[in-house]
Amino acid sequence: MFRKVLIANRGEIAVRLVRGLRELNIASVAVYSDADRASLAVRMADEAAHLGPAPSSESYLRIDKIIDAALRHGAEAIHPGYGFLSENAEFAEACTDAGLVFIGPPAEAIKKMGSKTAARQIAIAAGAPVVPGTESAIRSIEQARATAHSLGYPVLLKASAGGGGKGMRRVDREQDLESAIRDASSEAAHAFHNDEVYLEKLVIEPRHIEIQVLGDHHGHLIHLGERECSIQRRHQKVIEECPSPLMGIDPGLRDRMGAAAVKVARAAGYANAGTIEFLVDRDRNFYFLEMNTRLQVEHPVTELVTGLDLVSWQLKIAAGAHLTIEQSDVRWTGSAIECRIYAEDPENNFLPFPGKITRLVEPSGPGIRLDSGVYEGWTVPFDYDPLLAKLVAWAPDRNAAISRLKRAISEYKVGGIRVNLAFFTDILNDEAFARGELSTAFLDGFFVRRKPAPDPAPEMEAVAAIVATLSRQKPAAPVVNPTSKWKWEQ
Ligand code: MV4
Repeated sequence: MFRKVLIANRGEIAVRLVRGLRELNIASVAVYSDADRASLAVRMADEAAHLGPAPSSESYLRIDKIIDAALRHGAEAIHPGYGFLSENAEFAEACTDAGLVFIGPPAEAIKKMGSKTAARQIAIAAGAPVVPGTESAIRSIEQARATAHSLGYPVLLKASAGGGGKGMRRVDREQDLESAIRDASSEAAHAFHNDEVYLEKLVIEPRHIEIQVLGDHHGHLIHLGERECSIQRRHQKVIEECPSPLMGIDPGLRDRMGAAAVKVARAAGYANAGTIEFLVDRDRNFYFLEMNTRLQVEHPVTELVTGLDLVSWQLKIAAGAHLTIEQSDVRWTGSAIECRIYAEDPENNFLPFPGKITRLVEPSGPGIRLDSGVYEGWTVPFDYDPLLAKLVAWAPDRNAAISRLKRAISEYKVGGIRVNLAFFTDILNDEAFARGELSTAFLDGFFVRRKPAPDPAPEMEAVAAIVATLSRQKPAAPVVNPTSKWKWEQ
C-alpha cells in the first residue's frame, strides 16, 4: 500500500480524502492556493504544499505544479478528487510519466469517455440501450432533417464534446432545426473548441439515475447500485438518494441497469471507481447518457447503503489490489439522502454568498453524516464553487431518512453567510418529494406550487429592524444551545 498520497483538490472532498487516507495509515499531502492557506483540509492533512495564486488556472489546474509538489513531498500517488483535473487524461498520463500513480481509471478510459459521441458508440457496441438518435456527429442539414423526421419531434441537439447541458437545444419543429444546429454548434465551439453536435430523441421529463461501478486492474468489475439524482437546478444536483424510489416500484430495474453499466465500463477498459449516467423515461426504459470517470460528489449515499468505503477501495485498487467483493456480496440496506449545502442565497436566485463564517453549529446524532470542508472563523473564498458541505442521512427507510435530514437541518446553524438550508427543508416537506415523484423537471413544479412566505406586517418589519440593530451592538455571542428558540443570524 502507498505510504504517502497527495490530494490534488480542495474543500470538503479534500477533507474526505484526508480521512480515508488516515484510516489506512497513509500520510496525506494537501495542496492549497493563496485563498486556501487556512483551509480545513490543510489543517487536517499531515503535510501541505502551496500551489500559487487563488485562480484555479494558477493553482488547482496546474499539472506541473501538482506533480512537482508530489515529488518534493515524496508522495507515491495522487488522488484528484472531483472537478479540477479529475477527468483530465493528460494529467493522468503526466502522473504516470513522473512515476506517480494516478488514483483513478486508465488515461485511455478517461479519453474515450470524454467524447460523448465516442461514449455513445461504446455503449451501443456493448449492447447497452442509448436514446434513439444519430450514431455520431451530424454531417449535413439534410442528414439531420432526415434523422429528426424518422425520430419524430421533439428532438434534442447535443454537443459531441459536451456534458452539463452546454450546447444543448430542444427542437420542436422541422423549420427550427437549421437555426438550432447553428446555435448549438457555435455554443459548443465556444465552450469546448469543438463544434460537432449530434441528435437524440427528446425524453420528456426523464429521471436521472446513475450506477456506481468499481473495478480492479485484474478484470473484475461490479456495480454498487444506483443514485437517484433527478433533483437538479441548472444541471447542478441538489439532492441525491439511494435507493431510487423507482426501485420500490420495479425491483428488477437495479439489476438491469447495473448489468448495462458493467457492460459499458468493461467495454471502456475501465478500472477504479466510475459512474454510468442514465436517463429513465416514464415507462422505466433506461438509456445510457454518459460516463463520469471520477469519484462523484454524491458517493456517500452509496457508501451508507452498501456499507462499502469507496475511497478505501479506490486506494487499494490503485495500489494493485484485487477487488475481493463479488456482485452477489453487494447488499443495499436502508435509505440515504444527501443535501448539498452551499454558500448561496436561495431568496436571491441562488446567488453565491461567500464570506466569513462567524458562527457554525454542525448537526450530528443517529444516522447523520456530515462531509464538511469548513469551520467557524473560516472565510469561504469567492474563487471556487461555494459548496460548504454535504449533509447525508441514513435510516432504515426513506421516510425515516427524510425525518432525520429535517432534524439535522434544524440543528445546523451557519452565521455570517447565507446558505441554502431552508430551501432543503421546503423540498423535504414537499408532498411530491415524499411520494418519490421525481424527474429533472421536479424543481420547476416545486417553485410553482411552493407557497411564498407571507409578507411580514409593516410594524413587524420595524420591530425586526430595531432588534437587528440592537443585536449588532451585543458585545458577545450567546452561549450555544441548539435546543433553544434563539434565532440565529443565518
Ligand atoms: C437528455 C434529456 C432528454 N432527452 N437527452 C442534460 C445534461 C446532459 N448530460 C444530458 N441532459 C439531458 N439529456 C435526451 N435525449 C434531458 C437532459 C436533461 C437533464 C439530464 C439529467 C439531469 C438533469 C437534466 C436537466 C435537463 C435536461
